[in-house]
Amino acid sequence: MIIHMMKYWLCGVAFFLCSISNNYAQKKAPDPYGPVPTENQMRWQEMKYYAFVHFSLNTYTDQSWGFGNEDVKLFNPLKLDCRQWARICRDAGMKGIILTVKHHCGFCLWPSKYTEYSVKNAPWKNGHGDVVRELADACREYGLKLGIYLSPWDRNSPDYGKPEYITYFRNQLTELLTNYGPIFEVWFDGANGGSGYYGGANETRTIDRTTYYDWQNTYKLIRRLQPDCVIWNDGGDRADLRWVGTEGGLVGETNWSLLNAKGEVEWNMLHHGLENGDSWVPAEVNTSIRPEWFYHPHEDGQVKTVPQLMETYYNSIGRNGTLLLNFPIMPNGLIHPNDEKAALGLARAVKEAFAVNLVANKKASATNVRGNANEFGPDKSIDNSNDTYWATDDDVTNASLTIDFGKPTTFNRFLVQEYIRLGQRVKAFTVEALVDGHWMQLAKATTIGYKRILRFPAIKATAVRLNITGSKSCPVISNIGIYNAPQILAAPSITRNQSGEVTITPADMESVIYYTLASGQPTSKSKKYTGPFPSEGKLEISAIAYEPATGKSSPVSREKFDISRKNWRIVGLADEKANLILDGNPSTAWHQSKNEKMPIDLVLDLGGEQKLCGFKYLPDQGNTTGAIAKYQFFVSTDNTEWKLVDEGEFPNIKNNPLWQTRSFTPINARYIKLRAVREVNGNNDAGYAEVDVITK
Ligand code: FUL
Repeated sequence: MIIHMMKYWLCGVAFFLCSISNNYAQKKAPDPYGPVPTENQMRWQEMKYYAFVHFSLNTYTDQSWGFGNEDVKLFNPLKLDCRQWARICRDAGMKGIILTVKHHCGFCLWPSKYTEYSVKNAPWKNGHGDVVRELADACREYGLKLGIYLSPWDRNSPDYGKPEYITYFRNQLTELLTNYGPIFEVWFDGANGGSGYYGGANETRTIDRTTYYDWQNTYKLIRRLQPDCVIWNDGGDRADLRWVGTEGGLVGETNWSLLNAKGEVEWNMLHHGLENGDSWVPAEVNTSIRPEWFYHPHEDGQVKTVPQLMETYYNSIGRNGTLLLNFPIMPNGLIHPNDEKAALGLARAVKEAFAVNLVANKKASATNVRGNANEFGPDKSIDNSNDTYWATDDDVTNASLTIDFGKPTTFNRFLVQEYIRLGQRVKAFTVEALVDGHWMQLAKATTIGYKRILRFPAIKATAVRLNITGSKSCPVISNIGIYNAPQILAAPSITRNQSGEVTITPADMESVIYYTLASGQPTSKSKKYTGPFPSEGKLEISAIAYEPATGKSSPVSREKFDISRKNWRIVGLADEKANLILDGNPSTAWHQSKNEKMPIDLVLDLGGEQKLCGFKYLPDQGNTTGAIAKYQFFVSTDNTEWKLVDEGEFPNIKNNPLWQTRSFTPINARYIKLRAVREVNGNNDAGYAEVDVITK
């Protein structure tokens, strides 16, 4: 009897031990693979979307970069209301605000005790104002985090370029990191060194970006004063976050959150990360809601439209990045209503697009599940929690997960997330749909990372399959979402070629274009566009894309063309390709470099005398070299005697290669000469996508 009982007892113990070890196998999570995010980076990544605010003396001078000698007395934002900024940001779904507390001109938005060039000498609040304090308070009230942009380049400081400046810079950083509560991110811009006021020296000061700032010690200071803060640095030693190589609002489709800690970082690495990088340095996509960073009244009609912002959303947050969207503040201290409308419109569009997750309560199955367990089953990818995940056995790097809708379901978006605390793993994947019993491929992509969103034309299917076709180690998928986003029509593009032919191109095939030859609001009752049409002389066109099936229409596109360029000729050049700069197409470009040393001249014959009052220059949109940083503009009636009518710099043209428009006192001329005095990188190369004039 006793023996019998012991047998049962032993069996029980054995069963117990067995289930513990089984449970252990089930519970054993994959080991991290490669670099992983720090807690700070993780917290930052989860913020996803936050604001930039550009505000400084530039706001009052209509400049992009101040020289450093602008009068502090200009700073007087009579209606400044940081609570308005914070309210808009919160309502727009943003989680924080990064303020340009000091831009390149050196003017400080807080009363720094280390310089006189600050709000303390401005008329605003009789010198008792502190924008950083007001914003810190507003952020706290609206549940937002605060970040600071402190420009390393300071065109006002007499010490810039000397070792003393580094002490000054760190003193300012210390003020900012100790007096205003928690700071979530510090932003160190890469524009460094060049001409400036420098306390009256009025000279050019170059610095060695690799050594001058001694970043490592500055980083130590930041970590000591604000241990939870992330550091963004474009110009110096690798920090916590990276720039994506463009201010256009997109990161590469392939986007690894990795880079190497040491060595040169080429453009490609910024844009795509580095598959085998040794450090976790994720991408932050910074872009402005208007073409420029600071407020310029002439851009009030150029605020990005909701479809454009939505595109930015998909190309940043939807590609494993965060989105840092800029609001330029007006001279009165407020965000312009057009910018507010656009940001809130984006928030609404995002909400609508991702309103219903079609995977809710559906069944998921997988070709492989780690340890046969419940812990890492495919259902963990659709359980609405980012902390659980589907994982396969360690040696399985190709696997599929199927979600069965149970009935035909229409969708056009696929969202997928990796559990990045264990590293970024997936290198390639496809998405398939089961339509009438056959699997068809909807999309093929590379990296996933924290979040990837794929778009495709709406499809009706009974099941969806995610195929991981390449992964560094076993895939670890924390979330999948499937949505049917309402279509948003993008505004069409309008171009005019050299012979005057106008082409209007819709962004999608289903829509019809209507236009007016004026600045009004086209509707579906306006003239229907049926193909390219000829035009002469000055012309203004407004167009919309309209979808007959839904009655929806796009935002309006507007283009203004000046005199016809039909009889224009490029003087003294045999290269046929040079005509690309007059073809009206912003994506074609031509460069002149030869062995010529700067300056490089471009001479155009307008075919007849015109009353000129300005010119426009668009740098090559597809090339990081060739943009003209410093220019002179001459006019002539006979191609012999030239008169200099304008000169200056195109600031920030390298990072933000927009149309550059300059005006001058009206003058009659037949010939124009655009002289490239300096190229952005100091090369002997001048690149042009388009050159145009403005006439009286
Ligand atoms: C650039 C700066 O030079 C611009 O003025 C702006 O602040 C942008 C965010 O970064 O590199």
